[in-house]
Amino acid sequence: MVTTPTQPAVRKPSKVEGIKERSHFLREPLATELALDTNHFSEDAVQILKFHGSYQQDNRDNRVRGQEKDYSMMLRTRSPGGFIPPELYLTLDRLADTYGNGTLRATTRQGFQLHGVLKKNLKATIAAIVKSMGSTLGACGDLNRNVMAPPAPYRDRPAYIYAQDYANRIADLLTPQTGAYYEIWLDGEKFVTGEEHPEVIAARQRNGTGTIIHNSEEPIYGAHYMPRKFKACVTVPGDNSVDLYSQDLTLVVMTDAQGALEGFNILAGGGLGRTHGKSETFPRLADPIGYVDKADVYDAVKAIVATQRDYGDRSDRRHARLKYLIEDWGVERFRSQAEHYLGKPFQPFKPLPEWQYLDFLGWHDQGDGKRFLGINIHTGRIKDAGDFRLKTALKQIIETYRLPMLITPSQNVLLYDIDPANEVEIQQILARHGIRRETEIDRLERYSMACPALPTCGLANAESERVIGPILERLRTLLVKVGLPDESLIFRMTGCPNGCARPYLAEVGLVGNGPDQYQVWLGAAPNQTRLSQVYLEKMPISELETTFEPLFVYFKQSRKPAESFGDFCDRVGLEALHHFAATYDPASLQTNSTEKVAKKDGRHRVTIHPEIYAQLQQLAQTQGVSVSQLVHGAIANYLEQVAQS
Ligand code: SRM
Ligand code: SF4
Repeated sequence: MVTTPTQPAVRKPSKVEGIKERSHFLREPLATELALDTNHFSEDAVQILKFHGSYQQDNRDNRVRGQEKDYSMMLRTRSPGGFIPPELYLTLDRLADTYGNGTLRATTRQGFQLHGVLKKNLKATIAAIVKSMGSTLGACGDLNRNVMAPPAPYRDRPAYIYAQDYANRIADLLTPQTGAYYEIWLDGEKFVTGEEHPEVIAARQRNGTGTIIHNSEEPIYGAHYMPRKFKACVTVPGDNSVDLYSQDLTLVVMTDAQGALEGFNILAGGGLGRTHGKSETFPRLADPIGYVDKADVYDAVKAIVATQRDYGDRSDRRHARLKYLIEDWGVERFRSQAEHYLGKPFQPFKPLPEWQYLDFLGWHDQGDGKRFLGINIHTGRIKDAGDFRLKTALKQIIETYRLPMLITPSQNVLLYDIDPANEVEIQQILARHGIRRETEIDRLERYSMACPALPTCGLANAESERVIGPILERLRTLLVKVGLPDESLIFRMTGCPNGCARPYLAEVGLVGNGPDQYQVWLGAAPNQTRLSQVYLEKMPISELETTFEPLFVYFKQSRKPAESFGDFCDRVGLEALHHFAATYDPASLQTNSTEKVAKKDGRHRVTIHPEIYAQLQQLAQTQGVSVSQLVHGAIANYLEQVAQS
């Protein structure tokens, strides 16, 4: 029988292990402190609060030495596969105004965050979420986090339906069983947010191979929960919208030729968090572990969870994620320990097609006569600002048409089950509120992500969300300058090395390394199957152009046809990139981009107003031609008309 986690006793467990143990299954000191008339929680209560889906933060813009911090709480939803029913969305929208900072934020793991909730309003906020069929339980803390799945609601592609369904089932299987959540936030009243599948209920209790802790309020976790956060996703062969290699555990739905579910390929050991200057911390891609038939999937998940629960490092939280256990042990030993808990060997991993990065923006058929619409949200922040009133637009659409929503892993949202008769009107509401179609957005922005960083994140050492807009504009200007006006790449930035916007899987990743300074990561695959590498340790943001101009020029000169920037950087390697940058003469660009290019290719430059250029880009995309082809054709037509008149 497995007892409460059995990390080898040689090393002292971390402080958080003691806090969890004393919490009486996530109750104290949180419950007691919540009742006090204070504006913040103690350090111990903060650790327990996380398991309930909330972080204590302070507005870092308002910090004054010697004065008390400006405390508030961030709340995060647990929404497997990103599913948000209309009632819940409308509640969150209202709570953001009543108790939060007036914004909602779609996260990189398909949840919503509310920022700025005062301690005194926390209970009312969480209770309102639960009463609207939502939950925050387990959105943060040392346990299984929000389970991700491709957000596309295709009704005629069974694998997508299974992925969403099993994301829910795995989320349910690994949901904490403690009564603490309902006791603290709902005075003991239990709200059922959805029926659990009978297979999940049976699997939670099934022991056989030591995955269960008997007579515990938490049969899967025990009193110490996991050594650290644990992240899982379920996806479909070929669909890497979920960044599957960055997850502790990935299930890939495997179906037969008729689309019936057969089983799951399993990967494990991905993770991105690291610490600057500590080479023993690093991002890591998940490894293939094996295949299981569908009947074994719950036991396989429990086996992997139990292996990490019982052997993960509980003394050093920087070394506690599953990725370090697998790195230290090697895949073979990990697989064999997991097989011990599973009670049988994993079957060989099945072949898979190539992975694709998908964001599902724009209008699509669902396959059942209904439509879905993917809406781009800059950095995931839903707000009203000037002419851009996304918050009001979404509220109006959801109130009017009662549409369910799926949050995507790229900080966007999809509205679905849309009657085609309402498509025009919905598009008009969005346009009236300044929301651009996906074809009107610069692709640099469309494929970018930024974490919140300052002022809410206590771990940020540089800006991210608040500065990504101007940075993308500067990169676009630079691409135009070097003669790559139509080029795009996957860009992600974070305010610290924890990697919340998954920058190590972006073709260009900027990672905060001090105020206004960023580590530069280059070379990830555009489909997120290869990690980037560190190109520069510290780039002052003022040097963005001088850093990237040589790289883009080199790319333009030496890329293979259709090669992406990430693939190019990976192919030539960091040494060649540094060498080119060191010997690069900026004056050469002037010659190259104007006279020389003009002489060589017979090409000439014309300056176009940015708004006209954006319209041209949009039209070119719709027509499937390049901007140059479009402009050439339009001007030729115009000249012909002038000549005839
Ligand atoms: Fe994260 C901690 C925000 C996805 C790795 N993350 C934090 C905290 C809670 C800061 C803190 O501990 O005080 C951030 C709150 C900021 C704020 O003001 O809201 C924070 N993480 C986020 C979100 C909101 C970023 C976003 O732009 O959407 C994402 C919430 C996802 C969700 O709904 O659950 C978010 N965080 C991620 C991801 C990406 C993912 O999961 O796909 C990662 C990298 C993947 C991974 O975990 O390996 C990530 N966050 C971290 C880490 C580093 C973990 C590690 O293994 O070292 C921390 C720090 C920690 O845990 O000690 C962290
Ligand atoms: Fe905060 Fe760092 Fe995560 Fe950004 S990456 S939200 S700065 S913890």
